Amino acid sequence: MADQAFVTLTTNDSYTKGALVLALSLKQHGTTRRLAVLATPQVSDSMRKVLETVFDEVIMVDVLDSGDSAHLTLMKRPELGVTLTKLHCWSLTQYSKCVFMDADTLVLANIDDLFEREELSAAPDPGWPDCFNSGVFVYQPSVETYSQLLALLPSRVVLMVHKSGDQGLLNMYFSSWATTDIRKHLPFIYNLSSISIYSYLPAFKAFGANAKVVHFLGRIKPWNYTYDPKTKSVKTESHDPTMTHPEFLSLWWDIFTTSVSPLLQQFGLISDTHPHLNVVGSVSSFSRHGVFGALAFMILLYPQKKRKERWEQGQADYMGADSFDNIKRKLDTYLQ
Ligand SMILES: *[C@@H]1O[C@H](CO)[C@@H](O)[C@H](O)[C@H]1NC(C)=O
Ligand SMILES: *[C@@H]1O[C@H](CO)[C@@H](O)[C@H](O)[C@H]1NC(C)=O
Ligand SMILES: *[C@@H]1O[C@H](CO)[C@@H](O)[C@H](O)[C@H]1NC(C)=O
Ligand SMILES: [Mn+2]
Repeated sequence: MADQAFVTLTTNDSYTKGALVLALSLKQHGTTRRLAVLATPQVSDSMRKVLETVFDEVIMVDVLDSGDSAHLTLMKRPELGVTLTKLHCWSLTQYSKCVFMDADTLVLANIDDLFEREELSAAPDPGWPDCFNSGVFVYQPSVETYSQLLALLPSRVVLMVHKSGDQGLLNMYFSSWATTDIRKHLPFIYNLSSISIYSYLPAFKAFGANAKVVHFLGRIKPWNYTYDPKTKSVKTESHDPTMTHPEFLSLWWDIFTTSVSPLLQQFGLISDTHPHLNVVGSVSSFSRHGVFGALAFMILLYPQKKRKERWEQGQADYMGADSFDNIKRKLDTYLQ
């Protein structure tokens, strides 16, 4: 399994916290694959050292080294830096297959079976189901694919129609994803915004037990909350609607306080007396923007094999009768 890896990306110290929690969650669930992280120069030296203690491989990437087409695009559209950096994952040809995961994802179960899937396997984007969400995908590193992806960069139109550049670009390149091979659709993805959490609560209770990956989609990331390790709860305003469903945040913070904080202390990044100081600091900006409730989740549940029994054992047929489309149709009729 040494030639297969989970790969993530961090572009600064706050995202590095996410990358560390993700890696520790993968380890906690006994992955047999390698853990690799792409890090940009904005990540501080100390944080890089912390990454080295958790990941098998820390790969420094500088988007400005990625060739002319990337360089030119970046000069015109600097905001695409993160997009270009993510594409670097195709250049990791020391691995035969990888699963890319955003640093704002958290693993709730062993997901090594994802490596049985082929490039490009991903889950539908909740906002736009004909496109896949680029937060979690199975891919095969290849110099050829990497250069072909870079060659698409001048296609500015596609990049602009999507909120996230890498998702637009990858959907353009892997454009047959929606139609050709259903095995490349990670069978069930569930999107819970703060509002839909409430509306979809019954469905969530049915499916939630099978959740394998949570993707914290919103602008407010888990590290933007304040956590009280004594009560093991996330502090929020009482009217914050995400608090109808706080367990994923608490889980994230539990890993953070148990395993990441001690490392940060060891490397002098936080003090013993105020281990959460940096986090508390960020909360004020988050309140100021009045964005309570902006946290959205996307939950990845898969994969399954007799319907009722399996369903009751928590094993639904996500590819067939219990597919996302069928479930969504049913939920929509309930809601109407
Ligand atoms: C860190 O990186 C993420 C993703 O690349 C970006 O959205 C975020 O604004 C950055 N945060 C800071 C503090 O630079
Ligand atoms: C997912 O959440 C987004 C943002 O809240 C919303 O626009 C979209 O309709 C949701 N999709 C589903 C399937 O709930
Ligand atoms: C989240 O926290 C980071 C620091 O950890 C901060 O740079 C960022 O601005 C915060 N984001 C929001 C939306 O408050
Ligand atoms: Mn993400």
